[in-house]
Amino acid sequence: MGLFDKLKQGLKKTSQLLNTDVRDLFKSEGRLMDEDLLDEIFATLIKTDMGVAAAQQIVGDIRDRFRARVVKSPEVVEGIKEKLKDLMKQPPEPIRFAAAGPTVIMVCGVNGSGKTTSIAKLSHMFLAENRRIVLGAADTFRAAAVEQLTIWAQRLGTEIVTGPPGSDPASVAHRAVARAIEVDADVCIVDTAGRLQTQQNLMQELSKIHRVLGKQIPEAPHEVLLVLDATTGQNGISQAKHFTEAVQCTGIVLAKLDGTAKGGVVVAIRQEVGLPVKYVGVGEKAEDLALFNPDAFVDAMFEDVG
Ligand SMILES: Nc1nc2c(ncn2[C@@H]2O[C@H](COP(=O)(O)OP(=O)(O)O)[C@@H](O)[C@H]2O)c(=O)[nH]1
Ligand SMILES: [Mg+2]
Repeated sequence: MGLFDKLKQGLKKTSQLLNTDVRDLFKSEGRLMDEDLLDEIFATLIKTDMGVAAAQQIVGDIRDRFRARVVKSPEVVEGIKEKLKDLMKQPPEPIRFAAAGPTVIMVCGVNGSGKTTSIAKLSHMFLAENRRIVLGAADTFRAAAVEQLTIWAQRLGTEIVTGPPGSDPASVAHRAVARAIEVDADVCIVDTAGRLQTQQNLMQELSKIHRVLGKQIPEAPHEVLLVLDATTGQNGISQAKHFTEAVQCTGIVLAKLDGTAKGGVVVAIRQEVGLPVKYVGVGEKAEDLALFNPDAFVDAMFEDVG
């Protein structure tokens, strides 16, 4: 499946919601663009979790363009798409690789957000680019977490460094990077235990891992990816703010877009969090990851709408 098809598939719930709701607003002969219609468009947009600010800006734009005219659905949908692309605008932000030596990627987020699965997806992508990978299972909090990453490592054929349950995650991370240097790997990805942005001690543990990695390789970690669960919608915004306070995150991986009709949350993230969305997760398999591109994203979100 091509990338756009994957995205389209992943955003199916969102596009279905938009499709039904937008179509219901218009008659085939068109409808007068008045405040009632604008309110109804606003209500539809809000359902995708894009946030009030974004929905207001889009409706304002539509009002300026079409006020007091009889309009048909396709032209309004085109107007909405254009404004959305504008609101989400960012260049594609793939992983930035180190100039020399292993690129160290630290992955963090709350429990169950999709960290470990996203690591498998990133690994799958790097392997396809012929990069050598070492994984670090620094989620030592639960034995099952180490097992889960180990299974992915076996399936993908990558090396993994683990530690006993309850051991110091920073030490596992340290050993993983040491191993990556030793075998001249291109990428070292460090998994971390899920934590709530409100758990101070655990957030400090995260900064400790960050510090330890920086002592091994001055620029490491080269990327700190925050994995957000798209199905939790607006809650992701507050997570992003807190995680960035504890460790300097470099980008977002938005997982589980396929599980929600609230794909519009990307708009809110782009507007309210000063971090690029790097990748989006659209399924549970290793290949279900797409580089985030606002134009393709909006096109997929409105597939068949109009
Ligand atoms: N549908 C769907 N499920 C996902 C996605 N990413 C992760 N999951 C599932 O979400 C659950 C938690 O994922 P996991 O990677 O273990 O989360 P972690 O606790 O953050 O490491 C698992 O059942 C995954 O299969 C995704 O993009 N789409
Ligand atoms: Mg995990």
